[in-house]
Amino acid sequence: MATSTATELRPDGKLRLPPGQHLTTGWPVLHYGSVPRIDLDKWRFKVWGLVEEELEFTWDEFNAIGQSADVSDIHCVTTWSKYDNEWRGVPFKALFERLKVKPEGRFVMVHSYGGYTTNVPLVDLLRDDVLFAHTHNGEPLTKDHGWPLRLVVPHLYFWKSAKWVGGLQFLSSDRPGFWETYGYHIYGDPWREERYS
Ligand SMILES: Nc1nc2c(c(=O)[nH]1)N[C@H]1C(S)=C(S)[C@@H](COP(=O)(O)O)O[C@H]1N2
Ligand SMILES: [Mo]
Repeated sequence: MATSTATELRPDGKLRLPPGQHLTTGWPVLHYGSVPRIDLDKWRFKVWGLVEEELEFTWDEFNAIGQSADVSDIHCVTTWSKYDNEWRGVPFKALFERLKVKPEGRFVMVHSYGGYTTNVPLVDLLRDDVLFAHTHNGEPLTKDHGWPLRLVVPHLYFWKSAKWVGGLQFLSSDRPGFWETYGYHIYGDPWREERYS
C-alpha cells in the first residue's frame, strides 16, 4: 500500500479514515428487528409532510426518475469502515427535482419498511453523492443489506443510510428518528465523532 490508512487524506483535506474507526474488508449486517418482507409489485415510495403534493411511486416509476453510480466509503458508528463501495440507483437530487417541497420543509424523516426511521437535514441529502441504491459493487442488494432499496448518505455515520427505504416525510424542524431517540447523535458526523449524545 502506498499510503497508510492512518494518514491518507481525501480531496477535501479530511482524513479518509475518521477518528476511532478501523478498516474492514467484509461487510457486517447490522439492523434492529427482522428483515421486512417486501413484494416489489406492491412496493411504493411515498413522499408526504411539507410538500405541495403528496406523491407515491411504484418501483418502475421510482427507477425511471434517473440512475447514477457513486463510489464512497462507509463509516459505521460501531467503529468499522469499509472503503470504495460502488452504489447504483436513483440520485436524491433527481428525486428532489420531481417534488414540490414547501420552503419550510428543511428536515427529512426517512421511513423504512419495517418501521425504522432516521432524520437527516435536507441540505445533507442534496449532496451529489447521496442516492437511493439498489446495487452494491455490481450486485443487487441482498435482503440483509436493504433490498430492494436503501438510502446512502456517505458523509454521515451509516445508521443514517436506511435500509428497505420506503418514504420521506418533510418537516419544519429536526426530530429524532429511531436510533437518535435511543441516544445516537442527532446529526452523526464521523469526522467529529458525533456517535452518541
Ligand atoms: N431499516 C433499517 N435501516 C438501517 C438499520 C435498521 O435497523 N433498519 N440500521 C442502520 C445501522 S445502525 C447500520 S450500521 C446500517 C448497517 O447496514 P448494513 O447491514 O448494510 O451494513 O444500516 C442502517 N440502516
Ligand atoms: Mo450502526
